[in-house]
Amino acid sequence: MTTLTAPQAEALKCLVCDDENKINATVCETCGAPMALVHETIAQEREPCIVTVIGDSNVGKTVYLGMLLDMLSKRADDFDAVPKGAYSINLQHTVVSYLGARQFPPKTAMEVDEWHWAYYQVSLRSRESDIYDLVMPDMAGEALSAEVSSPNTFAVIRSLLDKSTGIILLVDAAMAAAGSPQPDFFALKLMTYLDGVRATKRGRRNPTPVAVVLSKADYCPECFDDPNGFAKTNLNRVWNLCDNRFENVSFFSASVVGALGYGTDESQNVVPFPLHVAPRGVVEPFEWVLARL
Ligand SMILES: Nc1nc2c(ncn2[C@@H]2O[C@H](COP(=O)(O)OP(=O)(O)OP(=O)(O)O)[C@@H](O)[C@H]2O)c(=O)[nH]1
Ligand SMILES: [Mg+2]
Ligand SMILES: [Zn+2]
Repeated sequence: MTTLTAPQAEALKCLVCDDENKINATVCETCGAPMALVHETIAQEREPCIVTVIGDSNVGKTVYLGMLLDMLSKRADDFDAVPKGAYSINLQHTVVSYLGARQFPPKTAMEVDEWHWAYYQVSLRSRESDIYDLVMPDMAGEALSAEVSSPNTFAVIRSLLDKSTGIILLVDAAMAAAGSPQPDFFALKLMTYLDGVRATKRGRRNPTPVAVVLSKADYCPECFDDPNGFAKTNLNRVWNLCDNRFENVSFFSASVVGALGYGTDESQNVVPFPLHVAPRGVVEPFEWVLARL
């Protein structure tokens, strides 16, 4: 556990990698995480939990996380969420604005200083005594991919996964349903990497709660009826790894859009446009993780 440094100290410890930074630094020199997270932690006098959303590029991490935060701040499912620091609102703002204009948000840049980080205080209105301070970054899938294939390219990812108290792993259900092995292999790599970062004593399974979310389930609605059956059949490799190495794994299905239209972008590629936003299964994985923090 990091010790909180008093605000008047000369140096501040980064929340993600624990390295010391100058008091006036805006991003950590070592890993690039915003130092605003540390300032917030000091103001709250509580260490936050890090919940990380991981997955391949284009699986829908940005759309999912942006929609989740927006739903929480609109008091979906008995939740109350208070953003800490105006920077925390950027992700949900971007996603909701794009979807409102019937477009998907652009892909997340590889550079760490361009990622959105959200710091939220979340509680259940029926149990106001349990307040969770959560830090949720929106990482770029390509950065995850680079880090997994050659560790230490993105130091921030290893530190983040090492410190995460909960993980939401997104897997592209539409691609898996179409018979592509890519979602299964990428998820397998991520889970193997996570297992290595969070090494446990021999023979012990990893206790970190991992919610595996089958994203874009609107393309294959059968996922909603039986996420476990779908994963066992279409994502058999990662299913088996989870069973062997992780103690706390659950499978969910989610989709953010209800209807899609198709058109072309500037380069004449055919791209989908979200005609109608209808989140389904977005809060459930988060609720499951929260109950296990
Ligand atoms: N049908 C459907 N498509 C979706 C959904 N969510 C995302 N998509 C599609 O997936 C694309 C990628 O979504 P993003 O959220 O940007 O993906 P990402 O995981 O953040 O990708 P990187 O930023 O590159 O890591 C979008 O442009 C949409 O075309 C969904 O719920 N349903
Ligand atoms: Mg993204
Ligand atoms: Zn750092």
